[in-house]
Amino acid sequence: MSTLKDVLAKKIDEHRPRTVKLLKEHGDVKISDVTISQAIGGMRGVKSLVTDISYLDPYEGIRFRGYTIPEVMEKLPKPEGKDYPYVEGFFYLLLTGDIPTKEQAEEVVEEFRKRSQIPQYVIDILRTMPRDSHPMTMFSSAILAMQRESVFARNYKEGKFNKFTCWEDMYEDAMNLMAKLPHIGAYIYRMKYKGDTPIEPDFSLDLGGNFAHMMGIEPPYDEVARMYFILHSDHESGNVSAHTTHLVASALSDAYYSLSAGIDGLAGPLHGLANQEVLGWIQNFMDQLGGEVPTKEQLQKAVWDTLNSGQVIPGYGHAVLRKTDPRYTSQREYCQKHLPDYPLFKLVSMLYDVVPDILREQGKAKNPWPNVDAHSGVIQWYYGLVEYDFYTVLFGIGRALGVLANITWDRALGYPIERPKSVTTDMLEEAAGIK
Ligand code: HAX
Repeated sequence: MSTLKDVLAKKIDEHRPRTVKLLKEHGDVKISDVTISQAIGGMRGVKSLVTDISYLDPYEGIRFRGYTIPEVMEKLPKPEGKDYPYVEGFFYLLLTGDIPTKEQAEEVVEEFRKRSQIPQYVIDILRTMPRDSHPMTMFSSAILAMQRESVFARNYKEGKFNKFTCWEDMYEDAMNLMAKLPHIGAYIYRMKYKGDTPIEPDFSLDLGGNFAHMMGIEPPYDEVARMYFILHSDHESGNVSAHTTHLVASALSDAYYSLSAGIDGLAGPLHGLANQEVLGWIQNFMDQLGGEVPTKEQLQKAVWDTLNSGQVIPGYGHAVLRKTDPRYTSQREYCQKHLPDYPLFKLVSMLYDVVPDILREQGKAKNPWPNVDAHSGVIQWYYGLVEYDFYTVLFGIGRALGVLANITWDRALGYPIERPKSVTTDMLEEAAGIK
């Protein structure tokens, strides 16, 4: 057993009595009431999910296992000479709540190396797909195709399901998936956009370094990969990709079914796809200006034109956050250090000056501030990753860290199948006293 699995097993044993006690002795305590607008309006603010892996405060932003983004970046062990931590060590933190030592992080690097081989049939499936398929369709299909590898599904079929130990099968599936996803992503990229020239992995490198290598992008893109995967990993449980993964897993579907479904949710333009939408939107009005960097007035007009045509401003607003997303700030700090004079960075900064005031004036969006997706494309573009419909795959590799850690704990704590109750419109009208 690896240190990670050992530590996780201990944490699970320690945690289980807390859940059991809450259910047995305090199950009737109310934590939330539901209003009509919450029932119709996408369950905003309804407290009905439990996770200890991350928590999103509307004003402070995300904490991973209690640590802010700057704390995570500072405290986790880093590869020699690098500024950003091992993604593998971050996965250790998400799973266990402990900051790993460098040796423990490197143990996960080695675990992933052993589990990283993509089955040939997955490559074959990817190669049969039309090259103009969206990369998220390819990514999700590859994950789903690998379902036959599931340790959980195999043991379940063989009658070996045990509610106390089944988390171990989920853990195996999560580790196997996490080890392969960067390889699958890079394969899709090189096949679809780079003349079908996949690059063999270099196993002397950590996940971030190896991903940059397989993408064919020089350092410091390895640092970008580490930062990007960590920033996009988890945003508590209610967002579409996390909730979908949890929901599907609650039916005892394995990690492959669950993650593939979560990735499909991430592919929506109101969720993860917003990062590609931002770049498309910026380019569109730069094209209209003949490639010129717009003035503040031109930018204000473009924002109003978008709103008046009934569209949203991609990269702005959030269902929970009520301030600038610290994931945006983290990427902005990277740009200030590494590419302060890059025109696209300047343009995104100009948008930061212009959009919040306009959204406030329009008076609809509850949060006029930028979210993570407003900044993601700039850094990618700078390092030559200009194929912006690939950006959500990068998000998906990162998001897998969070949702796979979550469904491993879901199994460990025996969370039941999810099944909220519906009501009819008649019932709502009756409750409102208008019938
Ligand atoms: N531009 C224009 N209008 C916006 C807006 C924006 N960026 N954000 C919200 N609004 C509008 C909503 O469309 C809604 O209008 P209607 O009443 O006409 O339906 C109104 O303001 C109230 O919405 P809200 O309560 O503030 O926001 P929601 O919780 O309903 O939605 C969204 C949150 C993120 C989906 C929303 O802000 C949005 O569409 N943003 C643009 C897309 C985007 O950036 N998505 C990525 C979010 C981060 C993420 O999940 N990344 O993966």
